Amino acid sequence: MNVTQKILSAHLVSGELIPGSEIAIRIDQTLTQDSTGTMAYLQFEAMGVDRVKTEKSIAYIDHNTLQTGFENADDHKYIATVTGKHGIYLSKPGNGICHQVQLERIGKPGKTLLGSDSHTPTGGALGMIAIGAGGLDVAVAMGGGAYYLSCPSVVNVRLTGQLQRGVAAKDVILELLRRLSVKGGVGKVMEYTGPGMSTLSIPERATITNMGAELGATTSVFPSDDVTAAFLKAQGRAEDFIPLTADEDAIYEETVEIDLSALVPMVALPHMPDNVRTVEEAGQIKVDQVCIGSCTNSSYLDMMRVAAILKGRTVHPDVSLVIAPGSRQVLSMLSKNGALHDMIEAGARICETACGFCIGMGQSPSTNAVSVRTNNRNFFGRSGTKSAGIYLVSCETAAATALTGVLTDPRTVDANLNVAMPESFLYNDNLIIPPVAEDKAADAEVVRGPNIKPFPKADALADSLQGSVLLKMEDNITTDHIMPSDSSLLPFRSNIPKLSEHCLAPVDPTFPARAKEAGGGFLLAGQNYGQGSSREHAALVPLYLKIRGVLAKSFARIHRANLINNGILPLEFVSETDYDRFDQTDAIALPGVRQLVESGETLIPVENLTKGFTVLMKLDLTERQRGMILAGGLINMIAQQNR
Ligand code: MIC
Ligand code: SF4
Repeated sequence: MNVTQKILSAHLVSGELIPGSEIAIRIDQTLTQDSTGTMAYLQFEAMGVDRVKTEKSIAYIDHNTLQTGFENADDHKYIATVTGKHGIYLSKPGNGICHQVQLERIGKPGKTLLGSDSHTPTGGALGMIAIGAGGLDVAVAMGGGAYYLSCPSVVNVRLTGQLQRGVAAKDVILELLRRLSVKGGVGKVMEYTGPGMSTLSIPERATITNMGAELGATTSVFPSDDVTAAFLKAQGRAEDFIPLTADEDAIYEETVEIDLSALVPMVALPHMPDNVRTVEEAGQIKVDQVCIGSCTNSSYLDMMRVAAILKGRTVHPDVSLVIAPGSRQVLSMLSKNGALHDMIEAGARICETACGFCIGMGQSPSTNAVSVRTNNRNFFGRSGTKSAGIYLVSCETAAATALTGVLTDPRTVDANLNVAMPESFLYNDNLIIPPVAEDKAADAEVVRGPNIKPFPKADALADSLQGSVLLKMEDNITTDHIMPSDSSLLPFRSNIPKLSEHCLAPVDPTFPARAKEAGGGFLLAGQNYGQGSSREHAALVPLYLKIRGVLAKSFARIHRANLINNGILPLEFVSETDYDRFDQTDAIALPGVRQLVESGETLIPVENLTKGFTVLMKLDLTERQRGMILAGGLINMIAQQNR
């Protein structure tokens, strides 16, 4: 067996490990962050479970840390009180970005982790199966329920050679994105093997597993080996280590070979993470801003390399350099060993250890700016400045660029990039607050501020559906299009009515008003609809606007699950050319749809009433998913089962 099969089979609750078939797995650990967490805990409360049933569940506060009004602080208070009551640990704001802290302090080889954030696969660096999902799925897992997914096929990403000076783990994943695209990993686990692997430290592996999310992969995983053992020991967690490697004769569905020695610095150009060139090919683009940090690139190792490049030099006068270390541990170590001083002296603006610029919480670039960043997504508008272009690079490339003011190959900078992994990290868990003791939990109060509004629930599926196509969209529409999340909107993650005023506005600003006026309808999209974030808001807000179904060429994994969890039909074109036969404003009908779903029919007739034709569309649902669609979502289905 390969590592993926070993962990999945040890956690299998139902199904068989046959790629494409539905399986359910037991979840050992969960994580939430604050921007998806408020909804997840409201849903958890609605399920009526007193105490979490996982080995460890933790809530991070790392996204909404810009407190420009009471909203974020109110959400923090709600999360702190609701988690404490129900047996969940709380990582306070200031402790760091969820994936970085999970890697340092919580993740364990051989375990399963489900997180309400699409970059949860970061944990795969430690040899665990770590999957991103919608908040509702995480709420179910916290309550002891299994996580259902389509069994992935396993890709062997075989690494040989060794990264050359100035070439980074980020360049490995950018190269994979260049080769495979943002759809290349759909339905797959990227499992890393080969002799090159042992040359990569855990933070470097984490950069790769983190950004595997941009391939659309279910997750990415490294084995648990000597490198893992040394990292856990240095974190004071030697007892958490177990060895876990693929069998010699392990079988994989596909193999991709990467010679680490042959890689060069890479860059993803605006506005997609797979729009990758070598830094040399991209040329000396003039740069206005450089942002270093995010869950992809903010480890101690990353920051030390940045400090080495900046030491004794000054940031280019035309560049604003922003640095956000990934965790309190990292920041604390940098402050102790003087590296922070080197950054500050070079002219860096040091930000809180949080998601910050990556999710548009501050540091929006100027009009038409070029912003070079170390995070994982450069989707249109995500930085908060629509006219800006975001370029994704490694920490080394970012630091070199900050000095010259033009996109720069870090191999040209004279600096010692040989940073050793520390024998012991400065660990201190005093910002991870344990839950209220079980015997006191009943009396613990949950504090809800006025910004926390109830979440919408779908109605049971009607016998027939009718409405018009409210918006026709292209391929690769992201959740940042569906439910944008800049600093003005993130504070409203627990306020769906307010968010609904901005749904799909980056595609068409008139959409929210038109959807409201029409009293609902359908969406039409191309391939890979809903890629990117795990945010359930990208389903909850359309639900609130009474969207009954999405007609698309294909869907991204997490978003499709979120639609079904909320009772919205994900209909796929059988023939992609049928997409061209539909236009915005066409009236469509799905006659007898309820009965068809009940009988397990996978081809649903969709009538175009405006143009007078009918096409068959694929609605490939498992029995459990059919239950959700019929009941009007997972919460309704659970309520029915408990009746
Ligand atoms: C992101 O990187 O897009 C986010 C913000 O972390 C999201 C979660 C969210 O939308 O709250 C994600 O990746 O799932
Ligand atoms: Fe936070 Fe950005 Fe990572 Fe999302 S991708 S978890 S916003 S740092």
